[in-house]
Amino acid sequence: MRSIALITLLQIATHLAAQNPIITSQYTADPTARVFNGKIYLYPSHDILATPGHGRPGWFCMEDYHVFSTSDLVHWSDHGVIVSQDKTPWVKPDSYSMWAPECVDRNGKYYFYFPSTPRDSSHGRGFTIGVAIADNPAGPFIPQDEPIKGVHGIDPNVFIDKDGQAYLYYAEGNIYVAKLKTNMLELASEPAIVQNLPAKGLKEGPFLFERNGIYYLTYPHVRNRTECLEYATGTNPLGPFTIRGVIMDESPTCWTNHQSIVQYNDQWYLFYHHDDLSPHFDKARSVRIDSLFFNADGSIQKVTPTLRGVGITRATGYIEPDRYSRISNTGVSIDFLDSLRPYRGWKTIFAGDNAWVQYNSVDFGNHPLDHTLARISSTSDATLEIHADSLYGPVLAEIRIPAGEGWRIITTPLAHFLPGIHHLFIRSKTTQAVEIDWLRFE
Ligand code: FUB
Repeated sequence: MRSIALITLLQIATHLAAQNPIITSQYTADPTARVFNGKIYLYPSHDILATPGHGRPGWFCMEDYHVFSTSDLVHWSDHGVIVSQDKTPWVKPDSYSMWAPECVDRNGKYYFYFPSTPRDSSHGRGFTIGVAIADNPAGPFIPQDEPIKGVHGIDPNVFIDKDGQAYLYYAEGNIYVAKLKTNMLELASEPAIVQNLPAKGLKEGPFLFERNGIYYLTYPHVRNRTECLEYATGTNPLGPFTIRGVIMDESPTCWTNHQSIVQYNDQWYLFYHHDDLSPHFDKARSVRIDSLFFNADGSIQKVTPTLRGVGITRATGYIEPDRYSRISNTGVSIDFLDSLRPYRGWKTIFAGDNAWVQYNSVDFGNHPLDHTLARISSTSDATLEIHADSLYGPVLAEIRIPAGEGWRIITTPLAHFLPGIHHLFIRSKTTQAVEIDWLRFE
């Protein structure tokens, strides 16, 4: 039943794999992004909903991991399940506790680290961390028979320094660090608590990276009500670290957040998660990406979460105005297309003259395009204008929508063709309610 539902999800979601959240075919959380062989690979947790006898209702529920990859940050391929609770010898097969994972490469092998509940109580109570190894970033991964000895905790993160020394970070109330042996499977030092991090409020999800000789230890921290993303810096992977500030403020609706930071094609990106597909249950999360910038002194500029996310959208692809870059203060709102099937995506509802949304970075290419297609619903006559570059920039198309029932595809000739990349502004020219699902150019 679950696999039939998943196939349906994948089919429905084929044109939605862009903007935030980046994956709409399943829930994804705790993203670790890595660059391998010129592509970004994403290793997230895979939230599912507990059902009677399968997982704890109202709590995190995960039975396996998928891996995804992209080369343009817009189109993501799902490479399928790489590790699951029922095929990992040391994991309690009905624990549904495959929490935040990690993957690193060393000497042509890929080491996938994941926390879970051991089946054998000799490993202690609670979570421990195991490893699965592959020859390729998308697997197949072979899990080790036993977890790493001497580790109790969640949220593994592995950093290999320039001198070849690997470090394992993980969380158990505090954040711990230990050296790893070169086999990447055993500790080379006793785990130690990373000092000088906030004393009050839960800390978890460590992710360490190095830039220009500065080691950045990033971590979710509950400083107030929910987790914000913070960071500390040092000149050694073992610390000491100095708390530097907040990367992303807390969300009012999603209690957890969890980050990784990666540079790809000269741009830094923050991968994190939110509750986009499940706004009323924050244990079913979805991965997002936004651009991240450094100041000249190496400090990180705070990232404002966006729906537009990152990447260039092709004009001939599906442009989803509901994943806007900016939106007018009044006269426009966003809602699910079908609140019972959130994975079908969202729509933009215009209900005021001059209400607008801005959608950045659409690539029109160099070959003239002739018309726009828009999936629209309106029971009254209405008009939407598509402008390029600013709210009052060149009108690309004036979409006149005759009153009608249900969703329709409206075709409109282009008034102008502008080659290259442009920000789009979609502006309502009437007060009647008009809904738009997507728009594209041919
Ligand atoms: O996904 C389960 C837990 O939620 C992770 O291990 C934490 O980092 C938090 O995101």
